[in-house]
Amino acid sequence: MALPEVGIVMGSDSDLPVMAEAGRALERFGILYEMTVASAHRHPDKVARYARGASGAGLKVIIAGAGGAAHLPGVIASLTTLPVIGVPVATPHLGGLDSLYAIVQMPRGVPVATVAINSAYNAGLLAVQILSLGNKALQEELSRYRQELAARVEEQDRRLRRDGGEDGGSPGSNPEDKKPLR
Ligand code: C2R
Repeated sequence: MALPEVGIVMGSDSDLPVMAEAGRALERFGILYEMTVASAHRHPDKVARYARGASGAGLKVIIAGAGGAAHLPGVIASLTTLPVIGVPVATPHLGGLDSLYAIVQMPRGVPVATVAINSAYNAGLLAVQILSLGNKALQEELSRYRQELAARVEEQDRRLRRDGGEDGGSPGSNPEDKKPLR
């Protein structure tokens, strides 16, 4: 049985609505992943076990999301040499800037590749790009994905030119435009 190549870790199950997007990106490219709740603050032993065992378990990339005093991605990065992608999860009081700063400001020597606040989908894509380094088929699939993105932009532009203007509503008023580019 094939083993998961990407580990998605989150500080709490309250992060799941955000972190599930990382899984969607991986599924889009047929990458197997596993999901884990572990907290550097609430259960440091579990985080240490997970991070130390990740490489041996066959994982190649770890995506770690947390909110607030978001030390989870950095602590995991300190315990493994696998690439760690951090997802700052938005918080009710500080909007996720707290999470962003906590994750992105790593000391020299222990990097965490940080995506934008709540951008777990991009974290999934970045993981796919890392995995594609030794995988031509995945590289080609990524190229196709980029072509789809470009086609969506062209489609939006065509619609804007067709419907935009005085009687056509404002750009972006079409519900199609609210769909995320995937
Ligand atoms: P609860 O909803 O469980 O109270 O968690 C979680 O990632 C979550 O966004 C609130 C927030 O606390 C975060 N948390 C961390 C860590 N553990 C949990 N930032 C950690 O170890 O970094």
